[in-house]
Amino acid sequence: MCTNNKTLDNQPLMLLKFGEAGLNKSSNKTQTAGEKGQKRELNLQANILQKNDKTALQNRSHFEDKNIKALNLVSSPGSGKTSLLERTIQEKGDIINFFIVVGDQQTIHDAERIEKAGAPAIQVNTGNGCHLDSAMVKKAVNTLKVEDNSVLFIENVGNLVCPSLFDLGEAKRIVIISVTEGDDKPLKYPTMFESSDICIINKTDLLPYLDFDIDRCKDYALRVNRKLKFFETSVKTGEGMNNWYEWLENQIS
Ligand SMILES: Nc1nc2c(ncn2[C@@H]2O[C@H](COP(=O)(O)OP(=O)(O)O)[C@@H](O)[C@H]2O)c(=O)[nH]1
Ligand SMILES: [Mg+2]
Repeated sequence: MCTNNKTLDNQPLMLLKFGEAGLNKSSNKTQTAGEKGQKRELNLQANILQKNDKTALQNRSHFEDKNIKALNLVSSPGSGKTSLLERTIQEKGDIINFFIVVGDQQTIHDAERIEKAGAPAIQVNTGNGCHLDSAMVKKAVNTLKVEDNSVLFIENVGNLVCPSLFDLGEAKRIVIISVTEGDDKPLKYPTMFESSDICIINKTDLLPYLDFDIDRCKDYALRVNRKLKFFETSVKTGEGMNNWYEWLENQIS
């Protein structure tokens, strides 16, 4: 087990930028109108996914060779991904060597928060892209110089749709849902829950103020994925975090 004793102070924060936010890059949309165009669009999507899967396989094999446990965190914006990482790094950073790739359309806010918590981080700005892809992760991992025998968290762009389609080469996919989002999200966004291994239900400290039904949420999630394993957490109070840490430590032992 490694100790995370890097000095992060005074190091420039790493940022990779892809795409341009706010620019409509699909200017050839008029060309693809009509049946022919739609077919071309579908073929293009299939090609993009195939290309992504190929690089994801390379990532996965690299991670396995180097004993890097890659965990892909997916959720809607604001469910608590960065907060979970901050607390996990603060409480487990002395026994686990963490590296973090953070995806967002804009800003370096999350990478700054992560570095402050004590782990090396690289921000990937996707511009108008709504998800990370495997090539972005490959580049980010090389730039960040992720070490062997470590845990690599990939905080995906906040979105319950697109990130579900893109394999990044992760060992496990973790979907976070917070109790403020409503307990029906697993039925509304089934692909995300179907493609995940772990479901964290966060912000349980707010349950007394909401009519979020945890059992109903789990039931809906299990309808789309019988194998899902659940954690109930309040990153704010620390409730339920020990079960999460136990699982995390088991991943690397
Ligand atoms: N009450 C409460 N708020 C939380 C909890 N976890 C995160 N938050 C808050 O939710 C907001 C969004 O959190 P953040 O980690 O930035 O979400 P992200 O967009 O998924 O990375 C912030 O204001 C956090 O302080 C929690 O367990 N309970
Ligand atoms: Mg975040």
